[in-house]
Amino acid sequence: MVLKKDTTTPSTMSSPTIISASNEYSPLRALIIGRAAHSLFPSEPPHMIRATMPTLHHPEFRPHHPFPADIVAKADQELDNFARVMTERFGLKVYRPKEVDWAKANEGRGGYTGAMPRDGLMVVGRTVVEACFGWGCRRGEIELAYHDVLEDIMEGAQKAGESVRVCRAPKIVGADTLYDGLLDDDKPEDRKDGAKQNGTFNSQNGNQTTHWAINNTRPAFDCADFMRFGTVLIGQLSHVTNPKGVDYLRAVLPAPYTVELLNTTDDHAMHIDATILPLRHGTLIYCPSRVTEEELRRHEVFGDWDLRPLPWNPEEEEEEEEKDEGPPRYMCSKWLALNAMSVDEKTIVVEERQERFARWLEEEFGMEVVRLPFRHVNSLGGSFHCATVDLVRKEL
Ligand code: ABU
Repeated sequence: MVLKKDTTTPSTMSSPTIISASNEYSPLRALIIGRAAHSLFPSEPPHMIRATMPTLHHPEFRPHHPFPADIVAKADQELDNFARVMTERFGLKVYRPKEVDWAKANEGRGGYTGAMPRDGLMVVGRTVVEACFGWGCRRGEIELAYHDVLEDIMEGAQKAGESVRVCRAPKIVGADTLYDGLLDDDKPEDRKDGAKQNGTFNSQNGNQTTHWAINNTRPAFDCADFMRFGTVLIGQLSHVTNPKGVDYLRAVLPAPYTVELLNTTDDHAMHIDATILPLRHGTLIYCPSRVTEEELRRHEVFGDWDLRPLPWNPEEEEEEEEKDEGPPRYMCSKWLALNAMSVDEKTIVVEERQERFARWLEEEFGMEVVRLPFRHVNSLGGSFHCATVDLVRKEL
């Protein structure tokens, strides 16, 4: 198939070295890799945990509850190993966040983790955008763990004579209203379908209505609800991303970047990076229980792409990890294999126990698959895509 060239990537860029990324798959040069130390189960209200987290693990989500120490220690070993492979084998520049005691974050309320930077930071062209986190326990995460990385980036850009913009999230002044009308002890009349009170918003997809766990009273979004495809970002509304968050993102992105929303059928939507996985320009894998090919094709950017559903349903499979009693996936769905990270259009990093997925990528798409251990990082909420932020991807 002849594919339209990626004409959407701005051509004004001249080999930048500090910050430059307009897609998820062109050759990676620099990235952030997270850090697991002191990770706590995120403490958010029960309605949010019910909406987003696997039922079996709900009791774990309580204030000041650390993830098991052995899981966190092994997750840090996996992250360190991943960083070493990226540096030594692929020659990439790797930035790491500061170690933070998350129990003391948010004036003692507690934070979550430094292992999932993709949720909080996104590079679009030469702009770094910080998420307006919906989860209160994540507020301050970027400042605490990534301040030094952002300073290094700015310093590096200055030295290299590159113009880089870092767009930090606005501070919330006064009480946060994002859960108003949605908490379990709010009055039921405030939670009616389509209620205008308190800015509650629902999404309609065919016959299905999703009742989101946040309202639309202020901008909220996680960066991991968006992916870059040249000058078009494809994103989704979710339990952590609301319409005002999308408007905010549209407003802070430099021209000519735009945001289009994918209508997913995922009642538990939180982060788009186990729903779609672009392997290279022109080829994308998707989760067929969360999005349809028709919906993807509605977006011009995918018009002539080879769009492939994952041909088996991981929800119906006995998991490798269950067979050998791997660490619990407290926060992730069974589609997590799709949360892989591309080094370039032919090379992708996949969790080493996802052998069926790895072989499919090799045999069906001719990918070179780098298999690395990451199951303890998976326990904390994501895989290689979640645990990274790509800072520089070379122009195609
Ligand atoms: N934080 C990304 C996880 C996505 C998923 O489990 O489906």
